[in-house]
Amino acid sequence: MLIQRPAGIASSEITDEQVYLNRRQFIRGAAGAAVGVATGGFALGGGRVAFAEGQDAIPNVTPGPFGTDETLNSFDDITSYNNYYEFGLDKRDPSRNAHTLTTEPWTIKVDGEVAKPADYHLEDLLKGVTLEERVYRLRCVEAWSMVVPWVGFPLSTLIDRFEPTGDAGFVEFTTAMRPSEMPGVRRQVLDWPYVEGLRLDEAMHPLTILVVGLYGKTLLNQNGAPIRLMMPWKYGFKSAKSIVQMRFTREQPRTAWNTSAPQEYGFYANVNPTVDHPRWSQKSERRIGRFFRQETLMFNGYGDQVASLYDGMDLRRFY
Ligand SMILES: Nc1nc2c(c(=O)[nH]1)N[C@H]1C(S)=C(S)[C@@H](COP(=O)(O)O)O[C@H]1N2
Ligand SMILES: [Mo]
Repeated sequence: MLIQRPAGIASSEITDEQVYLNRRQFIRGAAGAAVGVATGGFALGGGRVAFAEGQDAIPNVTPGPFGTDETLNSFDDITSYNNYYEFGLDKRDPSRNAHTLTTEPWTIKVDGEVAKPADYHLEDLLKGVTLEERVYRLRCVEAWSMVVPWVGFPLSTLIDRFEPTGDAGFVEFTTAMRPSEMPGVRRQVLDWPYVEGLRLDEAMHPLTILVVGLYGKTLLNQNGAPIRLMMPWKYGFKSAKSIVQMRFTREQPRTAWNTSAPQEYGFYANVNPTVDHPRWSQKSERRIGRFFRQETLMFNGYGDQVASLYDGMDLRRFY
């Protein structure tokens, strides 16, 4: 127990040392008797990708569904070409600056229309969770793309535990905002903190995952450590990084990009090659590491899984 706590920090936000130490043990020990690093399930074996400072191997990751056999982007591409505006606007800024983010301890506040609101320690949320490798395409609204072997688990497994009430229609995700650790938030580029949202059925969809790693290792800060979203059929900005709060709401939440530029960034933001961004075409994309542009697919190629979520909606209006 902490005897004194710094002013302005709720005791619920403080993790005692025991839990702090357990985080690493959990991630290492996930499903028990883990030996060594990657098994055949990994896209790349442990020895082939160098470990960066602060990374741990995640053992016993099971291959997940919905994979693709497209060529993976390299670990280097995925961890050095990033959007994380809290650390700067240049693609290289997050990999240069994000080491200052403290990710242990980490608490997620769950509130709103749920039977089990609380400040949850991340390690408690991860207990008993089966981590999967999900190889997904990532399509940024800026018309570049990558293929990433994420490690994560369906968001629905957590939502079930929180027991949303019948009035919960949406989930709002708030991400960390720490001026002392994030040089980018000192500038009013967005109305910080970065907030994103999903309709509850989108959040419950089996493709929607919470990500804690990639290439078989815990996330680096530039990719949204310690936990971030990934919805592969939506533009990348929906996949909020470093989540600190999930609020279940009746009304569609305000989101950071939609609020700052509603003509450019929709709430749904499903990948749609027939709806151009006001300033550029969305018909094609530049796969990082490839020379020729390639066609962008409706729902980023995940239409078989997700199109029915939008039955009856005008996808040009609700883009
Ligand atoms: N908190 C936060 N989350 C964020 C962003 C951001 O600036 N801040 N950028 C988004 C955008 S535009 C994209 S394309 C993806 C990029 O994820 P990656 O850097 O892991 O590829 O993160 C998204 N999540
Ligand atoms: Mo993006």
